[in-house]
Amino acid sequence: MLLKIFLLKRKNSHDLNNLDIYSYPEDIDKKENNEIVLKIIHGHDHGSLTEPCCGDINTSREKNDTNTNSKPFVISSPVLQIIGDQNIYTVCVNSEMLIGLIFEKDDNPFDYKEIFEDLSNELLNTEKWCSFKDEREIENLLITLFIDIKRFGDEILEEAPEVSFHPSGLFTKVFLFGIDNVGKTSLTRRIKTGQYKDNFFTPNKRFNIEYIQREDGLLSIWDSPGQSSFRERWLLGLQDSNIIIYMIDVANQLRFDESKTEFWRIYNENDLKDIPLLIIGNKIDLINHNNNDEQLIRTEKEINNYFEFDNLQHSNWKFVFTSVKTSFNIEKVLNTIFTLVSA
Ligand SMILES: Nc1nc2c(ncn2[C@@H]2O[C@H](COP(=O)(O)OP(=O)(O)OP(=O)(O)O)[C@@H](O)[C@H]2O)c(=O)[nH]1
Ligand SMILES: [Mg+2]
Repeated sequence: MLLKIFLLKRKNSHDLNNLDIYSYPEDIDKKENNEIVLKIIHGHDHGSLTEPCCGDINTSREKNDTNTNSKPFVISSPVLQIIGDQNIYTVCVNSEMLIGLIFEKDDNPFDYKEIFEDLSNELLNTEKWCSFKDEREIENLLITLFIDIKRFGDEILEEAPEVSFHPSGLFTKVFLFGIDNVGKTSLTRRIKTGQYKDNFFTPNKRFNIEYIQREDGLLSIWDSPGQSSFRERWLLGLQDSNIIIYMIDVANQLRFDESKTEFWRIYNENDLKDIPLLIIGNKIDLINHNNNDEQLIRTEKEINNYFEFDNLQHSNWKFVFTSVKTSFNIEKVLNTIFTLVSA
């Protein structure tokens, strides 16, 4: 299974102690210890630590530079290294930086050779995703590569033990989004571990991907970061979802307007009408509903009116109130996911 992706970029072409290091979803080095980073560069360049990586492709870069309009990125063939118990696969881009994948010990990175090369080329040269000048662009490039390569591994190569109910390796990808602090991570945690913590304030910066085996099938829940600076990433995670879940904090009316705007922005910019949609009104425990069905129905109508959900061009959608805190309707959410997906 693919564990991490990273990018090492020299700030000054000869200074190895002065690197920009990006990685996803976790750091590859401990801040004060860049031994692993040096080993990776050393291994990629077959022993040379001082020359810029992949000296041999300098020449092709120079040739390509004559055509300044297209400026293609020159991407080397992946090099495999085993460091400790990690399989590391690196490509060099323009003799200036390394992009690497870290796999589990038992994986065979060669299975990923083609997809790694093809995707890097596609994103850098065909779709021109990244100029490497802007940190956000670099992060988005890494996240996209990670998601696509991981998905390839999960679907095509892996027969993970978790997928015992689905020998084909297929799972239902659930894309969970909504503005920050509505309870997305709390819900994911509740479903995965049964646990809940009040004041569990750990805003996501990245997608938190959890696999959850249910009798009806394997779910891969993509819990998104909700803070405004990360919302651009929603589009990356949305790809290939089997169901999307939009979560609202029903107790925080001050942010209804923001939540409504974000929902319709994503909905209108993308053709989502054929993907099953579940809208969750969370934190119902904070509204004094006293388990009174009539009151819940009234509140649901008010929320639907405010958010204008009646304008959805969706045949396959549902609204469910939850309280992750009290576990109210958590089972219902799971059942509704499977009902909507199989409809
Ligand atoms: N009262 C109440 N609080 C909740 C409920 N669900 C979550 N919370 C609290 O709401 C806060 C935010 O929860 P998170 O799960 O981190 O929210 P999030 O949507 O993942 O936030 P981002 O990662 O920033 O997008 C935490 O303090 C939770 O304990 C609920 O059902 N009721
Ligand atoms: Mg979160």
